Amino acid sequence: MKASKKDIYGSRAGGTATGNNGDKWSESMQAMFEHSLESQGPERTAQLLEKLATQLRSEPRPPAGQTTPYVNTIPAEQQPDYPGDRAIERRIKSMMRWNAMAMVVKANSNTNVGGHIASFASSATLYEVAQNHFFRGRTEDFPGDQVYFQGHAAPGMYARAYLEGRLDESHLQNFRQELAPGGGLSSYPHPYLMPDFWQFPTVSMGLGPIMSLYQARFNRYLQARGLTNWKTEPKVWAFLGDGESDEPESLGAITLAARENLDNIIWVVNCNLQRLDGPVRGNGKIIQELEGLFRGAGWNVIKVIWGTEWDDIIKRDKSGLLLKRMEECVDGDYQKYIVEPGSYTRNHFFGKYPQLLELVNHLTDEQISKLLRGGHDVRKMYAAYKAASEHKGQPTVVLAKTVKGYGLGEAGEGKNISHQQKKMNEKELREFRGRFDIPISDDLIAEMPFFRPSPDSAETKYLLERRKALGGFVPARVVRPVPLDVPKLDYFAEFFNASKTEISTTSAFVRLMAILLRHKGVGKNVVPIIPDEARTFGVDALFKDYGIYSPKGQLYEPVDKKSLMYYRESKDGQILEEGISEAGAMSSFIAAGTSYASHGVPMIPFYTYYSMFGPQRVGDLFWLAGDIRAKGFLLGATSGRTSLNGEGLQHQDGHSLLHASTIPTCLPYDPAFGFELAVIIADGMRRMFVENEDIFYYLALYNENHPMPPMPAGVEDGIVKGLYKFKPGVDGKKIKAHIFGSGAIMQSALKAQEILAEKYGVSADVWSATSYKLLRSDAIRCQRWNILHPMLPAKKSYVETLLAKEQGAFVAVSDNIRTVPDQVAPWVPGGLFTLGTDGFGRSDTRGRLRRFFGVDVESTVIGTLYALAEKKLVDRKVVAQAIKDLGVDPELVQPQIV
Ligand SMILES: Cc1ncc(C[n+]2csc(CCOP(=O)(O)OP(=O)(O)O)c2C)c(N)n1
Ligand SMILES: [Mg+2]
Repeated sequence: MKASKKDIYGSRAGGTATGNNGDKWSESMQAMFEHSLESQGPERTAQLLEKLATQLRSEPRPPAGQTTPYVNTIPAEQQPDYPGDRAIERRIKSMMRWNAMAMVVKANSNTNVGGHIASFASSATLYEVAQNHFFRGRTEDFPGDQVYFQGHAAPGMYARAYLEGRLDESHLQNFRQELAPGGGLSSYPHPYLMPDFWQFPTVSMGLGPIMSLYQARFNRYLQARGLTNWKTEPKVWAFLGDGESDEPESLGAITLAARENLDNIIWVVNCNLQRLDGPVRGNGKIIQELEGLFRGAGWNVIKVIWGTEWDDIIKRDKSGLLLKRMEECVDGDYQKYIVEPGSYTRNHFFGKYPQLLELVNHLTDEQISKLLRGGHDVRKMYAAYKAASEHKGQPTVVLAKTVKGYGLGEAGEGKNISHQQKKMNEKELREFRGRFDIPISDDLIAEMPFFRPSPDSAETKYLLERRKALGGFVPARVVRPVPLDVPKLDYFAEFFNASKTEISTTSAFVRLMAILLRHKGVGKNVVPIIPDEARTFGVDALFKDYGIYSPKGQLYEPVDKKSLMYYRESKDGQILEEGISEAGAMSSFIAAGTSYASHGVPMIPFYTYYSMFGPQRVGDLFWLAGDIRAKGFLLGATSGRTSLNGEGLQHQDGHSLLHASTIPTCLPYDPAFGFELAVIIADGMRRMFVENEDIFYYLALYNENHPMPPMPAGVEDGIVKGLYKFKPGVDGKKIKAHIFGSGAIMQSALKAQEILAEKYGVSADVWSATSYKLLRSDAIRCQRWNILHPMLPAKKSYVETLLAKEQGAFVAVSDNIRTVPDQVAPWVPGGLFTLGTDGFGRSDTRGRLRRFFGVDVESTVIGTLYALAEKKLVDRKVVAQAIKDLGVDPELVQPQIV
């Protein structure tokens, strides 16, 4: 029902929002809406309504709705002029499209190495507008904007680098064939594989987004602590897929960015409405869903939905029906409009309401099919990026609507198979060439030659001039070694002596970190990271002196202000207290651990956490830490399936060392004593921050108190390599055995050594096995060399050399599953007999748990005697007698393992 203008103003004068008056209000508002549409047009009306809605939301009881109408956030009349040369930029972009496509199709014409065309095809404009006008490269006094590229769009980034002259044809030819002679290009962004090019790995969905947030936050941390001194702040740009937004890591930390006012971050979500299998939200609208989520989380949201061609149509719609139609169509419909001819869109989209058909009467079907989506329109994207870059106080997300496989036509534009399309026939290639005006002749088309204009062409000049003006190429990973003045081992001399009291390796570590924080050379570079477990490990002792980083400082008086360890938050705090987010804490570890590369400021992160919630919980980020060449120390505290007593099945970790062993550049250690910790950490700092090795460390820490012995002479090398003799067995016994102990279970080995000597005539040497993985890696390296050099004298690994002359049985006992020590079994003379904690943990005391798993003192004695019996070095009766003597129930229930 239509209300006259008079009614509108009449109704404003009185009435409430209930009963008949409520109807009147509704009518009046409807009339006002129609009036506004008529005089102001739909975009302006949408803006006015939005303004009202914002006002309404700030009322004490805001309504639930968090979305705005399905139109561009920036209306046409507020759009800035485009500063670039659109024609030349289009030509350059088209060449990139061609080369990116050719790279993938070529690679797959004679191999099955895969690759993706459709993702970059949809996002080319999103990147090119940023490359020509926004991304700032690294200069002497500016670290460069930090850009997280969508992993599957990598061919597009290589295509640009080719036009820039940074890559040549042979590189493109070897896309995804990195082991080809001369090398090739990695499938996705991998700094490990292309260390001068890629900065941030992104291809495991969700990791780029969460890392980018913590990177932006870490940038602020560095600046707040006076460790950097930029004139302008770098921006963090993260490009992600709309499908990718479903990963919990993608959206799980977005409130952090709003809470800490990270206006140094811009996310661009490529909303091509499709993921790998089909539509992201066929029955809904991903853009609206994301808008609601981001607004609710406190972000500035900029939607780029419609291209310039729509401006006039939107303006001419006075009925409001166009917006209604745009809103009622679901993403499944929008996908169909891409695949079907323009006539379908005319009939189905516009045709639903006859008035709408009039809006497009002047357009041919062909023209209707070319009504662009906002993400393919440089003017709309520029407006969004400009607004995003200038926005203050909030992070910004740009939701850009695009078409998956844009330009691929029949070969895969908007189709459900688009993501997997890697081949194109000659006809499709011709069409693609035609659509983007690539100057390649008919007779060459089937060969898919890469196309690069000459260095003095207008295109090359323009492209290089733009990058020069913006400071240099992006992506680029530049590392200028800045050696740190790390302390020598002597600095930790207090750990060489016996401890006065019984302490755990966790306490020893916290003490060590406190000493390191005081070091004049590197104290300021230490970044203690903790996910709401400081009190569990004793890290709260550092709160008062070093403070918890908080950009707001401390706006309240903490309840424990009078205590020594009060919860002190401060603007320049050194500790990163991440709350209960292992993924967030790991992202901080990665940001700090790569600061040497991203800022030229080496930092030494120490991330301490419940070992069970490390690689098992967020293993993909641990893997990524290797790829991104992060450095630092990961401390899996509360390690050991029986050492962490009471907590039970979910907490008791006996396998994180195995997880850590799977990461090629991670050095996992299982130290038993404080001095071992000191040796490993001192050596690690030297290797990472003086020798500049791109490695990181994982140390299992235990919470069981026991005596810390003095450091025997000359053991440093063995500690670092993974095995050394800690305490030789007593002389004068006929039977010889060797027990490898590690972590807290070293205590079982030491006590077993005494019993074996006293009661069973066995001289057992106790060895400290600090790292089975490192022993194994060294042995594998030798083995590989030996296999390939059969006629040369064989190389011997460290462990083989160390044990060559030792006699008797070898036994390993640890608080981990047997697979951890078994890693080295093939290189132990006569094999290795292993005791361990395979199976689920239980809530109980250490004593009962260790008996249950068979890693207590008595089980270690029995196990050693059994290993000797297997070698016929003792009679089996001795084993039976020991079981009786030591009171072990042979029918004791076993941990279940299938
Ligand atoms: C953690 C993870 N799971 C699954 C995949 C496999 N995968 C690669 S791309 C993709 C779809 C991506 O869709 P979207 O995020 O919408 O990106 P688009 O290519 O559409 O831009 C999937 C499922 C992956 N790379 N990472
Ligand atoms: Mg997508």
